[in-house]
Amino acid sequence: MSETLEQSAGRFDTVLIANRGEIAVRIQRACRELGLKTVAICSEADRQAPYGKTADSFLCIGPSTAAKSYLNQDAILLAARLAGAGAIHPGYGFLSENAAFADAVEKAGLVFIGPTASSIAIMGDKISAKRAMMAAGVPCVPGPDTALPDDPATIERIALEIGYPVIIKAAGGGGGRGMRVVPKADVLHEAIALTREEARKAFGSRSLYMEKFLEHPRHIEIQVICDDHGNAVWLGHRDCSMQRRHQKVVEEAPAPGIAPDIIQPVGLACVQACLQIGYRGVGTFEFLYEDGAFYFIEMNTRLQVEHPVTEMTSGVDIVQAQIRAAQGHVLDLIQGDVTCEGHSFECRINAEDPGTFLPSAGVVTHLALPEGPGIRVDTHIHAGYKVSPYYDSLIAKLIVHAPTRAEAMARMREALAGTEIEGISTNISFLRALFEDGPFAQGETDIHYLEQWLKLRRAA
Ligand code: MV4
Repeated sequence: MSETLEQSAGRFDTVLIANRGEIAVRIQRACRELGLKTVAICSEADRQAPYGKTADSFLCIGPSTAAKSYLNQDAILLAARLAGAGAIHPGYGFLSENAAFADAVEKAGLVFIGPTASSIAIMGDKISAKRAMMAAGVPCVPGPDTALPDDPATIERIALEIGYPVIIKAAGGGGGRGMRVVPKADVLHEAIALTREEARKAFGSRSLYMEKFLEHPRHIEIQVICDDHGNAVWLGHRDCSMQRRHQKVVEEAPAPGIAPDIIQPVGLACVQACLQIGYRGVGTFEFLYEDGAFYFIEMNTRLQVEHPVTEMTSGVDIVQAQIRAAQGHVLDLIQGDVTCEGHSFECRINAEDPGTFLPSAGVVTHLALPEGPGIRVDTHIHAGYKVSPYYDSLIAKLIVHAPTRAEAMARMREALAGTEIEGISTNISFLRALFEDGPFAQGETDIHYLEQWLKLRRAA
């Protein structure tokens, strides 16, 4: 039988991986396992990248500065054309949540491995994202799903209705950028003026919204995967509360101490939201969790750094599933098939000074990585690898899986003990100390815990 245009439209046999580092390795592996050819790209600083040698083609697309290479849309599209790629995987960061890029990829006749440009745009505007979630029955932080007006009296009324403290956020912000806490009424207008000005400069939009400020929440997220045929499932939850300056350091799945019957309706509401907006591929719903309740804050429309912990507990290869969804395949699992087995942790190993947290560049002179049952390392580095100062300092992810949370912690301690990286500074000693911490072992943390722990540790 001959195929219709629709059936063949999403097909491709070669994927250009528009990213670098560990995620370039991870995506290349998934492509190869699916029988797809790969095109690796690099900046001048990344010419020695190991994934260049294992790709079917490898092209240098520009200078070391990300703006001139990994963020250069025309250079990436040209590389895709030259190498005969039929699809582009953006990874995370860089162009992964750029609606204009997703649109340009599709207009060039290629497949963007991710949601549609319109889904990215809806979630990129945090007010339209909140409106879509409220419409789908996803629980949100108290506050309007509309932009703040200019009229001072109306703004005051909204704040009083929500109740202080409130938080002012830029619609174009996200990930911790463009927000300001307002403890009480006397600083409301000043906070709005400052945040508006920052938003205008940083995001080109003066649009703001207001929410109840939650003082001690945990950051819990729900992973979803959807196809183009009206199927969507959620793959469980993760706790990402252990962060410093909005950079996650340790993630785990499942989030500890969350009873299945309280998360279940939240997961189903996320699935419902995906179906309502026609979402395709993988996505993450971010929630704040406080006093037993979930409050949606943002949706990430990309593959996330911490996807491995969910792969370990669900047994689903999230990157393969994402690529297959982009090919137009029907999702090969239903909600009833999804289980959560055991417990998984991920440690982000960064090339940074343990005291100042400043990036540490240089040559890795010695490398020993842990191995064994329930241990996974996602990395692009090897002995002799030169860590360049141009990009994010993430050099490896240490991931463990064990039957219980306590056993997974013990396994992570062992894995960290078996990790040796010399020639550059890393945060390994700090991660080792964290896995000896009592309250963390008890799951007694919130989004402020790590920064407080660091403060105490510095004082000691
Ligand atoms: C909040 C909040 C408290 N209340 N919203 C920061 C990142 C961005 N995704 C949203 N963020 C927050 N939004 C309300 N209504 C506290 C934070 C927040 C935070 C959230 C998740 C993980 C770490 C955080 C660190 C500081 C503040």
